[in-house]
Amino acid sequence: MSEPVAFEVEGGVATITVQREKALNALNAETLDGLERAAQRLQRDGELRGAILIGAGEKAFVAGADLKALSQVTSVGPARGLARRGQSVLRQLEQSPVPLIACVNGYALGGGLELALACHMRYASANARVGLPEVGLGLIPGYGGTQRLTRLVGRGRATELIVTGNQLKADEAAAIGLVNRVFESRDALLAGARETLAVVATRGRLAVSLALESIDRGVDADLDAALAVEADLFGVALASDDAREGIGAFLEKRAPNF
Ligand code: DAK
Repeated sequence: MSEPVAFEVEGGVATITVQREKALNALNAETLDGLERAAQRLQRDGELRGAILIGAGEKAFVAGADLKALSQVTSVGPARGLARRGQSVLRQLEQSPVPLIACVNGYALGGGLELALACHMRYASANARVGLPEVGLGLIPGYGGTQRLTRLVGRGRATELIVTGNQLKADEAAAIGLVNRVFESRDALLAGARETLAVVATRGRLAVSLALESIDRGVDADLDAALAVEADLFGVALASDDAREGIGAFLEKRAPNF
């Protein structure tokens, strides 16, 4: 049996593929385990400069939590345990030290959209459909959707999507900032993400990871606390070898070599 989540590295960029195509890449326990292993590799591998998360096939990024598995869980305790497990895996991905782009190729529904929301950026193919259909199933989003979507697109827009369960097309999602960019095809989507990460790879690795950390730690703090986080991390950046090289290169009118 093939791995539910593939992890391939090329040119310093990891491509993480959820590959349960027969169930439209729906998240079951094995795919969550695979995603956790992928998150741990992103943490560990000091050679990586970026990562892409995509679903196998043309039809879906991830069509949500696996509803067959979910139907077996009927009491509050185990349901909460499942939610905490999913939340923990998504949080580990969100704390990746290299930029992680969700390439939303087709359906990203429920837990699938929540997975994309945990990534640092979202790019979409023109056939993408995103939504949180949980209330239509008698559920609410359980992998952070009520929180991350609200922070990303604002309370009014998030509330409308969550209480209707309506799906958005790619261009509609882009119009509200839910996805950054839209591409014609799956191939163009992957090429677009790789192009962005190739730019990132020319920048200071430590600086990029400190910037990600500053955004992550600051986004939910009050402004004064968030600015203190930024100042701390700025201090680490300025004292680093990368800053010596970056500023030195500017002063010597040459390209930096990080
Ligand atoms: N789970 C399991 N199997 C799924 C699936 C899913 N989410 N989505 C699709 N599949 C399977 C279908 O059952 C079908 O399998 P077979 O019948 O061929 O065996 C196969 O994938 C192809 O799907 P369709 O035949 O339905 O394909 P269509 O093109 O007709 O439709 C669709 C595509 C994406 C519109 C449709 O498949 C669909 O509506 N899928 C379900 C979408 C959805 O409602 N997703 C779940 C959202 S709720 C929690 C934490 C998080 C969550 C819940 C709890 N804790 C508190 C524990 C998250 C919840 C959700 O994600």
